[in-house]
Amino acid sequence: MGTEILEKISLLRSKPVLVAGLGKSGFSAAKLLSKVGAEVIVVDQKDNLELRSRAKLLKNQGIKVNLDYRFETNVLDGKSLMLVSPGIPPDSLLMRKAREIDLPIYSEVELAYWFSEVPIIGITGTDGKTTTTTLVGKILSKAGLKVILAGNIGNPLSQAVLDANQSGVDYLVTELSSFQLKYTKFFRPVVSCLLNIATDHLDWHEDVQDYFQSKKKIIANQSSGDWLVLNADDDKIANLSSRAKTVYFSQRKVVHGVYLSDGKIISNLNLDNGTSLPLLDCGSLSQAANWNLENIMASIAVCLPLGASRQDIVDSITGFTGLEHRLEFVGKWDGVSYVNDSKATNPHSAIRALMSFNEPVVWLAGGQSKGSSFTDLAKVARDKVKTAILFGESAGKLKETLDKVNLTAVVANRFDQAVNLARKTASSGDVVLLSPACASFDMFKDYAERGNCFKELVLSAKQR
Ligand code: UMA
Repeated sequence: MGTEILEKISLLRSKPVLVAGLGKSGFSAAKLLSKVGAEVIVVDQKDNLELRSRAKLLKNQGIKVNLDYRFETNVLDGKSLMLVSPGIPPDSLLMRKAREIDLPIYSEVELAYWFSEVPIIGITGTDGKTTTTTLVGKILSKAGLKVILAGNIGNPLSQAVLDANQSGVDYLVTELSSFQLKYTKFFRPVVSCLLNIATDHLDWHEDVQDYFQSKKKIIANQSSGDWLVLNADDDKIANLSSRAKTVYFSQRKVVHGVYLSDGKIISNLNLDNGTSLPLLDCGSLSQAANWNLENIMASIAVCLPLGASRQDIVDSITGFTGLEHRLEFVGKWDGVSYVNDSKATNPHSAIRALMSFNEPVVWLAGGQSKGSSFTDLAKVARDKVKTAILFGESAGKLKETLDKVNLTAVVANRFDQAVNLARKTASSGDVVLLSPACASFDMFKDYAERGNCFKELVLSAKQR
């Protein structure tokens, strides 16, 4: 461990630490901090049953918790640092005040890194993070390694560190969001993987540059013994460099790493003494796997340097049928296929979804905008979409953009009306695709609730 990290650790033991937010991250960070001997104060602006039950557990460990917290300037006084939950935006009052008094601000993943005795594999990108993280976990487990999936996937890294440090875990396979990476300083994964970068989360980040820079922080501290896995097909990241050994994946060209040729996934990494070796025939893979080739190739490029064999890869990928809410095939009735891609919460992700289909698409889109432009999306939709059915806060803005490319677009008042309209509009041979390009928070708790609602509506209509 570097001396700078040791200094930080001694600082957080000398004065109380403020944890902002008592979601999953704040809760786990507070437990980790308490375990390593820090005095902890947690604040959260909300007050509900879930928060109260977390607060009770923390209070039993001697941690102070303030729910329904209204900003009082003195809460920042005398603190060693502030750990900020990913959902708290940088322009919030608490954050602005902390910056004003130069209080160091770190994310929960930075803290977890300081105390992790287990090497961390970090995976980030605008789209495909969860799928790639899951696949890396599958392949490494098949290879006999013990892993914990952590981070943005839903299991805070601090919790994973608490669980892993004493139980012989080989790697923490960690999905990282830009919110988490922005407030890192020393964080250094032994393998970093950057899948792609497109505009997203402009409702949280200052601007596009801030979003991109935050993502790129994943490679900032890598050294010569580490690995960097990059998407050679994405111009924004293909030329990045760090001191790490770099390998690539590509669907378009031969690279040092993993690539696609004649419908086969090929590697020229450390298998068979560096000669090219076909690993998988795409024809033998599920439709879901073929929709996820980028994520599959990235996960292979992460796992090969860590010792996974061809057989480990074949066994893990062959049975892959995709993840829920990500191009999830719901069913086919009267010749119409229904696909739930509710996790597509930005235009980039919806573009990928639309590009996956050769059939005419009846497209369900809309929700809460995160500030990205819909212009590129409209261009792709023009070629792929038969009719767009729009809903939610962004319906008007989407319609305006789609009108400009002469795409038929109808606005529905409610989500159930939108789904019913899509069903009625589709004819045999079409795909009804929910790929909203927007966040769900205007109408749903989260993207999962939106996806489940879509599936329920579709399935209940089928039974009538
Ligand atoms: N809060 C405040 N003030 C604010 C904002 C929030 O007090 O101004 C409080 C809320 O009342 C709440 C807590 O902070 O109690 C919420 O914290 P949080 O939103 O950071 O949520 P966590 O439960 O800690 O979950 C976070 C990630 N959430 C976000 O990034 C918004 C989870 O990713 C992640 O799984 C979890 O940490 C574990 O690492 C979710 C997500 O939506 C799935 N991620 C985004 C995405 O994938 O697009 C990045």
